[in-house]
Amino acid sequence: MKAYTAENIRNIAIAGHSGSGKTTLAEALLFKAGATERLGKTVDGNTVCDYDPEEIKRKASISASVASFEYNDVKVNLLDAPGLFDFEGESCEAITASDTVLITVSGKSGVKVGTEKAYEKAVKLKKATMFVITKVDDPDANFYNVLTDLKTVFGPTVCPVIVPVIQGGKVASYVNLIEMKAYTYDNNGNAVETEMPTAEVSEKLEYRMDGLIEAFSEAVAETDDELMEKFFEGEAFTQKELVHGLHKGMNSGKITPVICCSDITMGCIDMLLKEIELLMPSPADVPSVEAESADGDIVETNYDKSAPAAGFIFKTIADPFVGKMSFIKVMSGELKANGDYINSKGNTPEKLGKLYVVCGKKQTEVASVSAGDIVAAVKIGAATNDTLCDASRVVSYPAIEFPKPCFKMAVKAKTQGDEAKISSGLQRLTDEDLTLLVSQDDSTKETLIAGLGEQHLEVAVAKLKTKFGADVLLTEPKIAYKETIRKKVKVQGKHKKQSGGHGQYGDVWIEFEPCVSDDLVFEEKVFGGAVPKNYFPAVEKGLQDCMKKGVLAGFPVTGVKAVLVDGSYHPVDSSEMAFKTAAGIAFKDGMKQADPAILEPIGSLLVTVPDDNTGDVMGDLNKRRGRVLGMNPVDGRKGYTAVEAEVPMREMQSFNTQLRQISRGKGSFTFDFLRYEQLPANLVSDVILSADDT
Ligand SMILES: Nc1nc2c(ncn2[C@@H]2O[C@H](COP(=O)(O)OP(=O)(O)OP(=O)(O)O)[C@@H](O)[C@H]2O)c(=O)[nH]1
Ligand SMILES: [Mg+2]
Repeated sequence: MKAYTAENIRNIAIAGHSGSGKTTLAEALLFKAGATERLGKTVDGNTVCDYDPEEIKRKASISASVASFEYNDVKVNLLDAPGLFDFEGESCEAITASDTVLITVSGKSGVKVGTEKAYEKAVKLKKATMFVITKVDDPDANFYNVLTDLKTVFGPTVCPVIVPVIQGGKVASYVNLIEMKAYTYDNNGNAVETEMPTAEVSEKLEYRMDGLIEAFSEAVAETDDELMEKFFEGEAFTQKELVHGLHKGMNSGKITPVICCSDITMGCIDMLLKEIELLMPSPADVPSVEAESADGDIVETNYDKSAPAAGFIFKTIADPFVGKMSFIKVMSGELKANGDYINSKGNTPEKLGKLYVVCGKKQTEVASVSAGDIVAAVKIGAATNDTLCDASRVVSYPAIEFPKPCFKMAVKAKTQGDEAKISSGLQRLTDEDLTLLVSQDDSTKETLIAGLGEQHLEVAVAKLKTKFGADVLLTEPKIAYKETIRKKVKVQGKHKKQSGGHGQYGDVWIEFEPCVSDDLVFEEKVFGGAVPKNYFPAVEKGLQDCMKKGVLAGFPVTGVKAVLVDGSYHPVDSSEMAFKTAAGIAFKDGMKQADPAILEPIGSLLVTVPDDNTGDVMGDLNKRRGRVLGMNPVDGRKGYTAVEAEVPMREMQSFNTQLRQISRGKGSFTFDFLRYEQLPANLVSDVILSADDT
């Protein structure tokens, strides 16, 4: 593949609601551009972008794939993102690396939460946007309903550019409003020019041809003073002016063109390719990008080939055969195979090996890549979010903002002895997916894996097995209950054994009382040497050991003060061991008498949801024994409310799924341990019984 400079590169993230046709559209573009020899289908598991075995099995994308191809004199780097919310991290990576976000909207199901999420992310990261309404060939599709929806939801920047002419519920032809020409497509997806429609283009009366042209021209006029003047004078724009205006409008975020297509019949795919070249910004059009120097100063960089090299790693794939593969967007200068660079995180040297241009699973070796392009490096030490730089200018680009993993499960080995394999496999998976978190719960001794949802963790488990040969089971995490006491008591613990020769003798009187401390507080108030000093540590040790398992359900004990007040000893038979045992006897008796209770962990919850959903969230939290502490509008996110609450951890396992249902995927939350509280009486027997099971 030849080398391209920024002006001739287009980095396009294809994002949007799940199943809206992203992967199929990528497939159609690759085929039309001549990069592939056949048109694959996601249902057949033979597309360029869904090549991972898990994607083939699920017939859906789960990872952002890079598919680079050449078209005319342009290199297009497609980043096909998954639409499923569980794999949102992947769409964050794809959108970060792109300059334009092409948002697919199904002509059948219209604007969905995934459409809004993709648009919101694109706007936040200041990317150009384009809507592609797919599936217009489907008898149930209604392009003009979807167009009306898009205008309602996203406002006046929505600007139709290629529209279908609908007759008798079917697409009769497609009109390109830039060229002012209409086309039909033959069976091979080749365009044949046809007559322009004169009046209505759909059964929807408001969509007349002249109205569409008027709206289109007005949107273009808004992008440029000169064009506005011309528009007011009633003059028609030339094709060049329209392209210029749309391009400028996309660059500034003033215009989001809408294009229709059929990925299956290849209708309009040729025109979409053309608009990618003509309308979409290249990295050279992107204003300077902010990075940070080692001293924390802001450094403005451009996609300039002659500047010092810098590359931002936006994605990592852990492959058991190839090893680690890192996808890099070259932010400035030129990255060279076998070149020496500095990883700005930690200021460590990093030597690149071979570099590859990637198209799905196909890799083509290249010697160098310039600013604005996307390339893959293998087996480097650097991780996602790191920046590799020329030593003459060490900078860091802002890290990708990922959604926080909130759905937790415990990981158990199916086969004993697999633990090392599992932990190295988990490490590799968390390298490639920053929305996956592995932690160790010290209280329950469980390995926990947190992700964005059930499907996310299911895929992680499948990958652990197929890629790293580690077979695991996911179970609901144990709740780290504790036990405590509520009353002060004084008890005796006596251990006396006389069997044959040497006997055993230890006798203690201990006062147990509640106190505010996680660990045991031990004191002694023994008078007259009733228990000799040298046995005190053994008494304390005996109590410490018992604190690990309470008398109610075997949970660790907390909040106990023990004062050794009296006892007796035997000059021959007493030993440290005997006093330790005596302390244990006192502890068990003492706990039972001191009104023991089970404590449950309470967490602090912060839920962010659309305003309309707050009522449902409050109702749901109520059922979870949650205490709502407050509700506030979210800064910088119009129409969203943050609900703050305290909720017992045992009630939270299904919250992720429930919140997704309530908010149709728009809500998010964080949940962190806060403190322990007494478990309500009606749940005690339940907890004790389930503790016995394990
Ligand atoms: N009739 C018709 N079907 C289409 C078109 N585009 C996609 N499909 C079908 O829609 C389904 C989903 O397509 P995908 O390309 O996998 O959708 P996606 O957006 O990549 O889905 P995720 O990656 O799971 O979010 C498949 O069955 C496709 O064959 C189209 O233009 N016309
Ligand atoms: Mg897909």
